[in-house]
Amino acid sequence: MTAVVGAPIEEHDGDVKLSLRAGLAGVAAAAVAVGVAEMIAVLTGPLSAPLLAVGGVVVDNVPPGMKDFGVRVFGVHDKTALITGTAILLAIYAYAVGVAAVRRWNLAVAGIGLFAVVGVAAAVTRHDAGVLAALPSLIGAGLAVFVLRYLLDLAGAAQAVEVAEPALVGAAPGVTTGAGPSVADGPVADDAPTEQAGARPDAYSYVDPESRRRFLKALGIAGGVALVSGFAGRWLTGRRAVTAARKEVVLPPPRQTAPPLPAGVQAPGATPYISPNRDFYRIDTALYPPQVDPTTWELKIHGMVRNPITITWEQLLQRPMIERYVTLTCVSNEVGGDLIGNARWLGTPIKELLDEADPLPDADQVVQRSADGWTCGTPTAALRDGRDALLAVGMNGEPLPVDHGFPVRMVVPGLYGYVSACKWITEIELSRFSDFDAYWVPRGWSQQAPIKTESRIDTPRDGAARSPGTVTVAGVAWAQRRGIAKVEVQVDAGPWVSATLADTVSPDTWRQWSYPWEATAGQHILRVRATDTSGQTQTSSPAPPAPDGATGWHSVQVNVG
Ligand SMILES: Nc1nc2c(c(=O)[nH]1)N[C@H]1C(S)=C(S)[C@@H](COP(=O)(O)O)O[C@H]1N2
Ligand SMILES: [Mo]
Repeated sequence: MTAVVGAPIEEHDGDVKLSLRAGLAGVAAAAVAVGVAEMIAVLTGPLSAPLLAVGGVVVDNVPPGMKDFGVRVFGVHDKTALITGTAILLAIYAYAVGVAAVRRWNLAVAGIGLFAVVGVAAAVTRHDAGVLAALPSLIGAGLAVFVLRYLLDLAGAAQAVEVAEPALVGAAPGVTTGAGPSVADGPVADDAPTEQAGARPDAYSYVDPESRRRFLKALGIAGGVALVSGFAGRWLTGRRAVTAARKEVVLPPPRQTAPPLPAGVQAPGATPYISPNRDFYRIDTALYPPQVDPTTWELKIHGMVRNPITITWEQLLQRPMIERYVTLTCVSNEVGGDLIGNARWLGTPIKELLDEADPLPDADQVVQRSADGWTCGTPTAALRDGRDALLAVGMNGEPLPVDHGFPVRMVVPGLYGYVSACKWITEIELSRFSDFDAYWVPRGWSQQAPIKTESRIDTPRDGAARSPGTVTVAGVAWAQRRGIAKVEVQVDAGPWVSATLADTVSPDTWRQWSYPWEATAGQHILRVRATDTSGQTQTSSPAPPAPDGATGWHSVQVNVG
């Protein structure tokens, strides 16, 4: 009886092999499509490449709460994760297309067509995309059809030989004629009844090495072409980036420098008071940072103003520049999270430009728009109330890094980044909150979002081990605009004790603190809470980041022994 089971298994086995080859052919064809598309995207723009285009559509359409999820799970690597996920989905799809192609070629062509349609639709609907953005997906898909056809023919040839060959050698059914899985199955093949074996003896176990080699070679070449064109495309795209233009930039000296840092600004063990540019957290929706050439950059200030203004890069650099320390914070920052950073920004006060544009009295919202179409809405009052809201060009003594908004971004003390800190800014439109919702608002985040008073323990880390005796507990606290008045630490259920506050230069930056803890053996929980200069103490009640910033007390567990 094993024979009855055995024969179909062999038959199935052959199908599996053909399907596997066809599936791999599909994946290879898709890889060539994506790789070559990257090359073409060197000319048509990085966001016109199918993976980035589709990824961008996904970013813009994730359900409310998912962005938060992405940030939480993947941290600032959520972009890489998204692209990898999109590539994996495409590979699965391409595998299915390859398998389908064996039965119905037209179905495979339709499948590749669908890939083209999705890629083209995504690419041409990206902000500011022209019709040329359709090219990478179109050419890639066209190529995929040929590559798949070619690989399938080779796979089919290998298969045909496998089926045909036993007719010649199958004279001794059930007798092992060569190496192969069904032979290894031993009793199954040996027990095969004659009519089964006569129809199709261990045919599929026979693999013509020559045609298989040819197929594998072609598969390898396709994979190589995909990799080389993909990486070359990326490399060339990088070469065309604005990095060179950025190197040419000479920033003007500030009319007013930032206040000198007092010696006691840094608490030992806390995060550096100034976040180096390369470590500064990055959050944005851009899968490829907009490449904005300063020589053609313009900022339009328009909408509900009496006097619309357009300024160029040259004109901007001639305006009075000031330098300020400001701590940026992301609304997605969890309690204890690291989506916060402090830098010395160089920029021109936006208030003066707005005054020149002369907003209408009821224009209560300033809509900032970036080169990639992203928008944020800032209360007009916040940009005109005298705080150091800057149209910034410099970060820690350098031109803005491309990831942080080169050539120009906004920096507004006291407001979360998503309602104030537009990178790659090209447009400022005076509007009303009742008339326009910026990017994150329909996605479930508040129209207005001042930064909440918060604090974090940087040392010891959660789960750290320490010896009994004096243990330095240190961290940062922030309440931009208001400033930090007090930080307190609690050990287990003990009393709240005041920490020592480090010096600071402004209420607009975080403030470091430290506390010498006399640690006793055992497991302990440390908590921190801050009070701002308005007298408000950070609430203990936990809230998630959405819709307007997380709350709760940060705590760490320390094992002393
Ligand atoms: N153009 C653009 N600007 C943007 C964003 C964006 O997605 N696109 N994200 C904002 C958010 S949510 C934050 S927290 C800050 C982060 O600035 P950084 O990346 O320089 O730290 O940028 C803001 N500016
Ligand atoms: Mo953010």
